[in-house]
Amino acid sequence: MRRAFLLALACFSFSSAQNTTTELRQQFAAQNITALFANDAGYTAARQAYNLRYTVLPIAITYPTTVEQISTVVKAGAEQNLNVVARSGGHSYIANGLGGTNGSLVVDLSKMTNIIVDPVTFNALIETGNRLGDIALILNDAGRGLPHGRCTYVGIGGHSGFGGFGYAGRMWGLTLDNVLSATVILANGSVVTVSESSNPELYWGIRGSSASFGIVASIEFRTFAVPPEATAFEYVWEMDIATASNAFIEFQTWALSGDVPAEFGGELFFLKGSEYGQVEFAFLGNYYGPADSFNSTIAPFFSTLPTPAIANITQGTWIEALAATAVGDLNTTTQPDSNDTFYAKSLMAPQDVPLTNASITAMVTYLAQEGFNSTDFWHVEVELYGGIASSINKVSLNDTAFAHRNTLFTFQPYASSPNLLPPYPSTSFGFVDGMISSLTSNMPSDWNWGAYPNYIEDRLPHWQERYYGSHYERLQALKSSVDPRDTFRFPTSIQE
Ligand SMILES: Cc1cc2nc3c(=O)[nH]c(=O)nc-3n(C[C@H](O)[C@H](O)[C@H](O)COP(=O)(O)OP(=O)(O)OC[C@H]3O[C@@H](n4cnc5c(N)ncnc54)[C@H](O)[C@@H]3O)c2cc1C
Ligand SMILES: *[C@@H]1O[C@H](CO)[C@@H](O)[C@H](O)[C@H]1NC(C)=O
Ligand SMILES: *[C@@H]1O[C@H](CO)[C@@H](O)[C@H](O)[C@H]1NC(C)=O
Ligand SMILES: *[C@@H]1O[C@H](CO)[C@@H](O)[C@H](O)[C@H]1NC(C)=O
Ligand SMILES: *[C@@H]1O[C@H](CO)[C@@H](O)[C@H](O)[C@H]1NC(C)=O
Ligand SMILES: *[C@@H]1O[C@H](CO)[C@@H](O)[C@H](O)[C@H]1NC(C)=O
Ligand SMILES: *[C@@H]1O[C@H](CO)[C@@H](O)[C@H](O)[C@H]1NC(C)=O
Ligand SMILES: *[C@@H]1O[C@H](CO)[C@@H](O)[C@H](O)[C@H]1NC(C)=O
Ligand SMILES: *[C@@H]1O[C@H](CO)[C@@H](O)[C@H](O)[C@H]1NC(C)=O
Ligand SMILES: *[C@@H]1O[C@H](CO)[C@@H](O)[C@H](O)[C@H]1NC(C)=O
Ligand SMILES: *[C@@H]1O[C@H](CO)[C@@H](O)[C@H](O)[C@H]1NC(C)=O
Ligand SMILES: CC(=O)N[C@H]1CO[C@H](CO)[C@@H](O)[C@@H]1O
Repeated sequence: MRRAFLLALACFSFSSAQNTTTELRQQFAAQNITALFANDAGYTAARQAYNLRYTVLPIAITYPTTVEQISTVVKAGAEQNLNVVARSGGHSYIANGLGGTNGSLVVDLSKMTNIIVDPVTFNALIETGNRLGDIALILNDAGRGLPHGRCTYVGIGGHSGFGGFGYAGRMWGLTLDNVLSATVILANGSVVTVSESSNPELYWGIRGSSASFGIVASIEFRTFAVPPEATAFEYVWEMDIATASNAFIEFQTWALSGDVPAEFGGELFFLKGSEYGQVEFAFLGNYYGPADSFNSTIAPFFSTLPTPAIANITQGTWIEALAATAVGDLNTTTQPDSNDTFYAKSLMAPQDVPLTNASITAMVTYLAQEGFNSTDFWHVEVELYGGIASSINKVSLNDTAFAHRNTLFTFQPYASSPNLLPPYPSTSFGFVDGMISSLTSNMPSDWNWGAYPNYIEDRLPHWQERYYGSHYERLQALKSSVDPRDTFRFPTSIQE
């Protein structure tokens, strides 16, 4: 009897993968839930990651159309002890929308794309299958806007779950700062509303680390009246090391002064120069104050710089400025999504310990020398988060799970393979790491820098602390209470 039982167990585990598939297929079919399994037509296209450096094979990709169907999928996955993950726009840098590792059950939200703007409050109820460009267009039709990044194909699910930085951020905050409430499916399949008054701890957690706690089906966002005028600008220079270092030092001086109004959003960009010892230096962004005050607004910084090689200024409406600096068409149905083969890191520089001249010069030197020699297709973005007027830093640290409310700049060093396709050169990891260490090795050793969880990577030492800082323990406690069996698991999920 006991022997027969053991044999049955052995048999079961031997063919359990196949049985899991069979069982899931039946459960989903019974509820009319579209699902693609490994050998189904369409599976290979559906499981492509944005970052082609990753090949991830989920056990299935499901396409629920309702909250009830999401609940069914989550329960089925939890019963089989699978990792369950959501995919919104699929732009995770490390394929976390596919689970990041093989064998996950994916809840793809692309069939859930409703957007309703309340005619009285102008709050927008947005299902998480939507992408940023389409959201911007639909809100703009109602004279409203939301702060978010400029890549139009990024999904609102990941973007608002971990941050959401764009040029309107110093004026209106991060995307997640405007989440008023959300509908969340928990690991046991229950459907809850989260807000300040309902499940407040979970409301805290989904604004900074959503994916570890549940599947967010829809979000109610606060929106803003679009500014009447907007300026999109882009200036480009070819600079030597001394000139570019000085330009960056002046940018930091301006950022720390009281001279940068909340209506200003911008960043520096460093790219490969045309010869050894040089970089391409760009200054770009949007300004939402009166068009005729743009020049005087940037003058304290701009007047310190040489004459740019390229100056491209577009003045018009909010949506025109957004389109002018967007990556991709705002309407994402007109073209298929793109892809890349890359590694990126991030560094969030605290405002209370500014960068030293030496660290700035070291980074610029690295980019002008090692960067010139590299065959990678690279750039470094330096996004302006802070300054006295910044709405991002006005939010109290403990109000949301986003752990960085004292940030001056967020750096993003990013390197693609030379032709943007696999294989990714193994030396490129060290090249990107070196961009960060050129800064950190010239700052005090206790410099408390952070990392941005929307520029996620899976090779970051002490990632819990870098991404989540002082919030990590509170996140762990929430994880134990709402997902004790660790159903929502992926390489950078909150670990109990
Ligand atoms: C080209 C490009 C440009 C970018 N530009 C910017 C920028 O300007 N500013 C900025 O802040 N960021 C930017 N990003 C980063 C971007 O914000 C993140 O990659 C974001 O997480 C992607 O969201 P997604 O929904 O498209 O990705 P997904 O891969 O679908 O999801 C990312 C993560 O969120 C989880 N998730 C997704 N939806 C849900 C949901 N409904 N419920 C629970 N968890 C969910 C996934 O499981 C995964 O862990 C950019 C990324 C790319 C590729
Ligand atoms: C599934 O779809 C069929 C055909 O459209 C319908 O008859 C059936 O009621 C649906 N079942 C469920 C559970 O929704
Ligand atoms: C998933 O499995 C495939 C095939 O074995 C493998 O090539 C790939 O590296 C695996 N992906 C991960 C993230 O381990
Ligand atoms: C995108 O374009 C398509 C085709 O022209 C149109 O049907 C759709 O409404 C547009 N989407 C948005 C969000 O404007
Ligand atoms: C702003 O400066 C540019 C040159 O940098 C000039 O062409 C333009 O006329 C100025 N605009 C205003 C409103 O002063
Ligand atoms: C200026 O920017 C606009 C908007 O992005 C773009 O369409 C145009 O091609 C740019 N012009 C130049 C000369 O780069
Ligand atoms: C990557 O994108 C290109 C075009 O942007 C497309 O031709 C190609 O098929 C895509 N590759 C994958 C693996 O999705
Ligand atoms: C840093 O560089 C700036 C600009 O070159 C200079 O004015 C300043 O004195 C330098 N600061 C220090 C501490 O060296
Ligand atoms: C870049 O390459 C040149 C030519 O090979 C070499 O002399 C130089 O030392 C290299 N620079 C760095 C920083 O590796
Ligand atoms: C914020 O939360 C941390 C613990 O997560 C706590 O130590 C700290 O006192 C809180 N700060 C405020 C201002 O409430
Ligand atoms: C589901 O999990 C939540 C969070 O742990 C819990 O509050 C709720 O009671 C659970 N529901 C059921 C039906 O077990
Ligand atoms: C479809 C399938 O693989 N079914 C198998 C499930 O596991 C039992 C043993 O426990 C097998 O007998 C079935 O063939």
